[in-house]
Amino acid sequence: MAKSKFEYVRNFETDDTCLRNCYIVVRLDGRNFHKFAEQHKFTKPNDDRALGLMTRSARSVMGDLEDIIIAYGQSDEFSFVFKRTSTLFKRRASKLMTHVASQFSSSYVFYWKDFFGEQPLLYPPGFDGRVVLYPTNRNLRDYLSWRQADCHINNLYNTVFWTLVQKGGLTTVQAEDRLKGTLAADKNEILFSEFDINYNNESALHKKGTTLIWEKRDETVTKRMKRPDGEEEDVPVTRSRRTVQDYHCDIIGEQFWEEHPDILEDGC
Ligand code: DGT
Ligand code: MG
Ligand code: MG
Ligand code: MG
Ligand code: MG
Repeated sequence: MAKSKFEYVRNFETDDTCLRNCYIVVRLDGRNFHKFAEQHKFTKPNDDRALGLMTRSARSVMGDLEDIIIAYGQSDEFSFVFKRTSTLFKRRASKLMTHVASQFSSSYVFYWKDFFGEQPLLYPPGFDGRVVLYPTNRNLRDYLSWRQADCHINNLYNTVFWTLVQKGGLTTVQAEDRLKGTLAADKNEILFSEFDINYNNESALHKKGTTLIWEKRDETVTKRMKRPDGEEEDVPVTRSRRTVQDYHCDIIGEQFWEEHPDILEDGC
């Protein structure tokens, strides 16, 4: 094909190929969700409809972009980890990030009704995205631990804060004052001694966030088959299917990784 004299502008594109051998993490975060949550009357501190919709959208991303080995989400954010050896979109950071962000955003709108029913979506939500590369399994696990620790810290704070307001009758300013300088143990103690709430018994979804991984599941279906004698019969056929499974467990310790040794590649 003949080249036009305009072709040269292509050379202005910069190379953003992700370094080889690294896990590629794309993290999305809802834009101004403080306001979005208020306007859509999200329950405080956690809205299970909103969390369910985030997870549904993340499943859509995992199903659409191969090579995502694990995703972790909490609050208005979700992180997607591409395998180290992925060559998807030639490892171009902008392509990977924008595909994740747009698939996620359109899914969030597409599946809104499944979680919020007749409550209308008042305006189009947006998500920012960033790409971070992690060269070792340790670095990647520390990244995911960081996000889960963040979930824990925020959820403990928000749980006590809103309990003080909703059950303790404090104003938001008073609750904030009350919690200034408190440590985790103090917050647990307030919940336990003043409100008879044992934080350990709170929902795992809220304390641990959501981890999505691929798992093989045996699926048995009955198929109508023709026998050699020409008669037909129903035969059970079992095949192994990859499906996305969700967990609300600790991913900081060893157990989760020992139970799912296929997520991370061998080596450091
Ligand atoms: P950004 O990310 O800089 O554009 O600003 P925001 O407002 O999205 O801030 P961010 O991402 O640091 O914090 C997430 C906000 O979303 C936070 O204000 C609380 C809100 N949010 C997330 N999940 C829930 C929920 O389940 N219930 C309620 N009530 N609010 C939530
Ligand atoms: Mg932010
Ligand atoms: Mg946000
Ligand atoms: Mg956030
Ligand atoms: Mg095109």
